[in-house]
Amino acid sequence: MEDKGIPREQIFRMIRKYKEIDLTHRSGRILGSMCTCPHPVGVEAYFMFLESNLGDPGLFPGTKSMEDEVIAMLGELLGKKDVFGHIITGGTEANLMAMRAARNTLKMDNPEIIVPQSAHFSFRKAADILCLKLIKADLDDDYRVKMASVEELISDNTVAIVGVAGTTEMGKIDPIEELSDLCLENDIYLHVDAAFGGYSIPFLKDAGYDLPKFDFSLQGVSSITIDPHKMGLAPIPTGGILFRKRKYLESMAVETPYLTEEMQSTVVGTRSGAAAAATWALLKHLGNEGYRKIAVECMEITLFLAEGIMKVGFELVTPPQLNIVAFRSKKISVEEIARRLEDRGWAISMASYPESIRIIVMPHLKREHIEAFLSDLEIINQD
Ligand code: 0PR
Repeated sequence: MEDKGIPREQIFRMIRKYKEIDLTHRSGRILGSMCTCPHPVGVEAYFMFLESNLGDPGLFPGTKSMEDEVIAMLGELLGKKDVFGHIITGGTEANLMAMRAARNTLKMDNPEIIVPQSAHFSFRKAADILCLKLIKADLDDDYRVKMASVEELISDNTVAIVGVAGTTEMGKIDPIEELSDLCLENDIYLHVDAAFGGYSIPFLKDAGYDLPKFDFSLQGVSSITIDPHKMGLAPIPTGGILFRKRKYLESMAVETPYLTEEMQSTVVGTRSGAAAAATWALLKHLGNEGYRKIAVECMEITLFLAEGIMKVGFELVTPPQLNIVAFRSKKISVEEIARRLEDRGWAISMASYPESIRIIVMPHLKREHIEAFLSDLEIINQD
C-alpha cells in the first residue's frame, strides 16, 4: 500500500485495465454461465441500498420490509404466499441453510442426506460443514433422479432428501411430485433446489410449456432454493431460500445479544440489503409478463440451438427441458471440441455426467450469437 493516496481519475484508469481483461456477458461469448447481465433496474436499486445491512434489520426497517415482501412474492410464485426465508448470497448458501434446518429439526446421531447424482457440488460443501453423510441416488435414462434408487437409500438416519428443479449440467427437473409423496409417507424433509429453474419453470408453465409440478403446491416440499442472480437477472450475489414453516428458520436461530433483532437464522451476520432491494425492484418492474417473455425467449433460442447442433453434425445428450443444451460428437472427443471452441473465442463449459459440452442459454444470448456459434461449430466438425 502506498503512503499517499492516488487521485480518483487515476484509480479508475488503473482499474479499467483489469476490467478490460474480463469477459462480459454482453459480448455473447459466455455460453457456460448461469449468470447474466444484471438488469439495469436491479442495478439501480442495488446501488441505492449499498449501505443497508440486513444483519441488523432494526437500523434498516425499510429494507427489511422489502425483504419480507420479496419472500412473499417468491413464495406466491412458488405456490405458497406465507413462506419464511431470506435473501442471501446464492444457491450454495441457500442449500446450506436448507440442510442445516433439516438436520437441526430432526436431531439424529448420524444424519444422512440423499441427493441425486446430478445435485450441485454445494451439497458436498453442506455435508462437510454440517457433518452429514452425503448419499447419492442414481439417475434414470433422462438424467432425472431414479425413484427406486432414492427409496432404496432411505434409512433411519435420513434427515433430508433433495430434488433438483433445473439440474446444473442438463437442466432437468426431478420427479418432485413423487419425491413429495415419498417424503410425506416417510416423514422426511424434502428440499427442492430450484436455484436455476425457480425463475423460469413457473413462467414457462404459464406460457403453456408442459413442465411438472415442483413447488410448495406439493405438500411434501419443505424448502426451496431460488436464485435471483441466475434467471432472475439480479446483480450478483443474490440468492433466495424459502421454508414452508417458521420452525425451520427457528431451528437455526442463535441469540444476537446486542443487535436490533433478537435471533438470527442466516449463516452470515452482516448481509446485503441491496440484494433484497434489487430483487424487489425487478419482481415489480418485470412482473409476470416480463419474466414470462424472458423465459420463453430463452427456451425458443434453446430449441433453435438444439436443432442447429444436430444439423451441423453433433448429437444432443438429451432433449432440453429447460434452457440448457448438452451435446457431443461421435468422432471428436469432448475435450477436443472444447479446445477448438475456446480457440475460436467461445467460453463454454463441460458437463461431467455424461461428458459433454454444455450451453446455458441465458438472457444475454441472442439469436445472432447462437448463429455465429453454430457456424463455428460446423467448421469445427469439418476440421
Ligand atoms: N444449485 C444449482 C442447481 C446450481 O446450478 C448452482 C450453481 C447452485 C445451486 C449454487 O449456486 P451459487 O453458485 O449461486 O452458490 N450453478 C452454476 C454452476 O455451478 C453457478 C455458476 C454460475 C457457474 C456462473 C459458473 C458461472 O460462470 O454451474
